[in-house]
Amino acid sequence: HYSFFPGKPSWPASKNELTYSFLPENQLSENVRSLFGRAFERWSEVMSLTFTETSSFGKADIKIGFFSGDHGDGEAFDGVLGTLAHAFMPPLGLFHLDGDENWVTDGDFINASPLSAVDLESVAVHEIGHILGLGHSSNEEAIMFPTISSGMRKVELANDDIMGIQELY
Ligand code: TQI
Ligand code: ZN
Ligand code: ZN
Repeated sequence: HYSFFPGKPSWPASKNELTYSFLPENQLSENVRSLFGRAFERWSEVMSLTFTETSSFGKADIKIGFFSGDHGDGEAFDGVLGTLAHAFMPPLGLFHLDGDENWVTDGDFINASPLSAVDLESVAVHEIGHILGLGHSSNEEAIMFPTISSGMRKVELANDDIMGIQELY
């Protein structure tokens, strides 16, 4: 079953569009940017909020960046595996990913060690759930279930995720 953060924080009902932006220093490929776009779409399909990329990082509601180790928010990353990413609950909108992971895209595990490969889209869909205000789910099928096996891909929202987000928005 889905859960929320204490106090059930969410983005204000007055907002029907959230903007997101990528840390310019990361210089992400078009491939990776569209992967995040698809991850946002999976949520917008089942709720009334829409997500739009903006080039002005400072003004974006959701700020996405890859960082290694200590990056100034008191939640240092830890190298390969362990913590993969973290997101801060609404209305903070910070979405940080561990730059030291062996991120794979489009299920392409060929060039990564199968023991440490992490599917970027799976983690993106999960973290966007946190950004929107969902906590973890006890339902194994759910995107918000708190574990994923290395090398596994899980990008489809389960009914449990959809019921959770529809209760919040
Ligand atoms: N990062 C944790 C997560 O996003 C951070 C975290 C720990 C957390 N406890 C929390 C966030 C309680 C909100 C509430 O869950 S992680 C997975 C999964 C992580 C883990 O790096 O461990 C995914 C990030 F579910 F696969 F285990 C993304 Cl998909
Ligand atoms: Zn961080
Ligand atoms: Zn989580």
